[in-house]
Amino acid sequence: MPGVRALVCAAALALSSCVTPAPRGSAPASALTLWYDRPATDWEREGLPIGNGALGAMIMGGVETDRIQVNEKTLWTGGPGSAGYDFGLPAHAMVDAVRAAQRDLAQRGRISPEEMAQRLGRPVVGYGDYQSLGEIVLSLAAPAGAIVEYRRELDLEHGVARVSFVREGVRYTREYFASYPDHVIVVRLIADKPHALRGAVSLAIPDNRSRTVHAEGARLFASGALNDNGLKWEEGVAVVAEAGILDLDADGIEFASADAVTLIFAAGTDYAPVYPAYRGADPHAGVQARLDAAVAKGYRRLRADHEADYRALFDRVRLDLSGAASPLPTDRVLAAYSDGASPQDRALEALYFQYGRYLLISSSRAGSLPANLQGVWNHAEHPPWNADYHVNINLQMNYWPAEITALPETAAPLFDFVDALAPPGQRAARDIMGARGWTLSLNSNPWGFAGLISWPTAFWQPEAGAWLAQHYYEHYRFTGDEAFLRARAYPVMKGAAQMWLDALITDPRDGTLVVSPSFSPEHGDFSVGASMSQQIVFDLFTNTAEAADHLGDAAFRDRVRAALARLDPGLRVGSWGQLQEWKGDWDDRSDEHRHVSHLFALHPGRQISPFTTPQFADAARVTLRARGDGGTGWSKAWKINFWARLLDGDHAHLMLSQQLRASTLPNLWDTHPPFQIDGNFGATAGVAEMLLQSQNDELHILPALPRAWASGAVTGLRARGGFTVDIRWSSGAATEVMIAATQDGPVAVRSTLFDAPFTIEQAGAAALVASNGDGERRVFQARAGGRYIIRRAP
Ligand code: FUC
Repeated sequence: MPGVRALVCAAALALSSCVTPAPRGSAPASALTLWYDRPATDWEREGLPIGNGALGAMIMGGVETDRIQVNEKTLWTGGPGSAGYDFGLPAHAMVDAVRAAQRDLAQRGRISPEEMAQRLGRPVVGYGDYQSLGEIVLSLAAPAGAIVEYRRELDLEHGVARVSFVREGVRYTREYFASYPDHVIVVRLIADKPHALRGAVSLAIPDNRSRTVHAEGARLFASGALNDNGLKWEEGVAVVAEAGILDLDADGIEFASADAVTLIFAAGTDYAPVYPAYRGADPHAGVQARLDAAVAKGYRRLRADHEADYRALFDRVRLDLSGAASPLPTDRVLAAYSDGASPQDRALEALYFQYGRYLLISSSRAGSLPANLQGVWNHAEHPPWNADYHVNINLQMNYWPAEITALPETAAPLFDFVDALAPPGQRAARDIMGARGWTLSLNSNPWGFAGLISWPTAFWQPEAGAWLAQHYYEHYRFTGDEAFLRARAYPVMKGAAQMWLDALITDPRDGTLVVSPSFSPEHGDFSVGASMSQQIVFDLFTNTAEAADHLGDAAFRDRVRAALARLDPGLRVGSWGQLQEWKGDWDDRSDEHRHVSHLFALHPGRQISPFTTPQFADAARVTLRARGDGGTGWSKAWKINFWARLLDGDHAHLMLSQQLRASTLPNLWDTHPPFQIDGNFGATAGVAEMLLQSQNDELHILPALPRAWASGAVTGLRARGGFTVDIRWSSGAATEVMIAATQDGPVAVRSTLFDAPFTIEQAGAAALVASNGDGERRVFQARAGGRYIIRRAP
């Protein structure tokens, strides 16, 4: 490509040095746009992510060379085919070792994680890492000359990224999107003068795999297998040039004199989520078929279908915090963010909330794996924590926004993933815990890893299965989907409950049922009955008994209820007023550890509530104050949710502002550090929890509204019971609430609206009958399809 290269910007050094930013004051296309006035140079901090769940891409926006890094979610090293992989499961049952640990714990009270890891941990072989597929490399020629009005943006309204700039009087624009309906990534290049586009497309492929590259028609294909495990991969890019000429060679496709060029990219692997082989069809036919279909469809319809699909999800929720979008680029808006008090700060907070929803739509759609620690985006051969599925907080946090922010479809990959873990999870229950049912420990991967690792502070978490089962029941509570409850949720919940019915032991000190060995994630010693272990089992048993009752499985319901009655509930107020992290009063009030696991009962559990268990809510508050407002990104995000559940809007907002100030990268990705996407999702869920809660069988309107959000509106949030809720507020109080019901039945509403005269407007045939008036709480009778608007009286 010498001709192309000769035309690059004079020095061809750091590309951004050639770039003159967009003039100051050029406002973003909408308040829901992240935008920057230069190309990205740092993948992690500056790249802009697009994705369709299975595929991801990072938009760097280089002027002469645009390297579009791409991912396919199933491209993992490790697992079957990788030497020595054994699902993390012992060849011989290690139940005796667990029983011995239980006996020792009963005598000694606590055992260090180092000793326990020596006794029970296992070396991990062939676990693998999430891989990059490589890069689509776009080399672009243009007449030499200064670049002006450069702008790179991610438009959350339409689900597209764009780059545009002017050079020598020609405006060049690129648009990038990842289509879920067509399973492709599309890049569109245009210029505002005819025949101005000239360049080349090639594929850069990482070293750790075999490859064959060939051009065919106007398409470039690359395929091969990972060296580590033989997983087959294939990718193809079709180049469609309007009014131009194309030239092919083995390295790439050149285009010249084109008015517009569209790149259509498809990829796949032979991964299948089926134990024990985890292999399916060769990806070739699928990649070919997706390219054929997308090329035949053409850019305009691809774009329209993508936007329709994306907006059907994204548009469900609107959040207006009475902000005013800054005219500055997003990195500078973030740097200028102070405490959430200014209209620009509020606009950033609303953008950040919606960005979490954008990221979930982009990294978790049916048909692929769930969002991992980095969603679907990774450029490293050995990403942090393998970019895997950690299940002592992280994977769960990824899905906290799914139901409440009206994206239940995005949870489909989580349920598919957990369902597929049944066989190794059953082996783990049997061979580690000596139990029926299923479980998982700290972490998993696409290869059914259900065993133990040996890292002392993080190898043991057999409550993880029970925690994941909560997501199934929550999906039912939000949607009321009876078929899902019966066919999907209940079997998983029952299996998790079965495991704990078998694995709990009696604590001789007080006769309660307890978890042992028990570990409060990544903190302190092993002991008997740590609070989080007990609270998770309490949550599981409560949900499973409810579901069993509903489904008529009376025998199992009675067994679970009997165990629940004997279960240590994991709630104790300690010597300094704190909620105890362990059964013993061992908490250190100067300890600021990032995990606040023993508040599981407050969130995402529903065991603690300021209304029903005020003494434990008070203790949770003492604990949170002592733990402080710092921590990793995900830790801050969790604290937003905790403070929201404690009905302290100002403190929840303080945590949101801490997250934006100290744990957010210029591209608004959450940073642990390093980049870890859970904090984005946790914060989005937390903002929703500040505005609406429903865990206690009532719709609590604006439960934790901070002073900084004096007036605003939110539409489309979802609540348990199948409700959609819009809220408008001013001067810190709700003025109008719309509730749309999908089921017949009572709906309890808690709102300060009832403090003063109010009116009710009913739409449709349904009746809304006030009853049981009780201060700020009213119970109404709703009908499926009914829409009810409660307004402050004029
Ligand atoms: C848990 C956390 C770490 C990190 C890791 C991926 O182990 O304790 O902070 O987020 O997951």
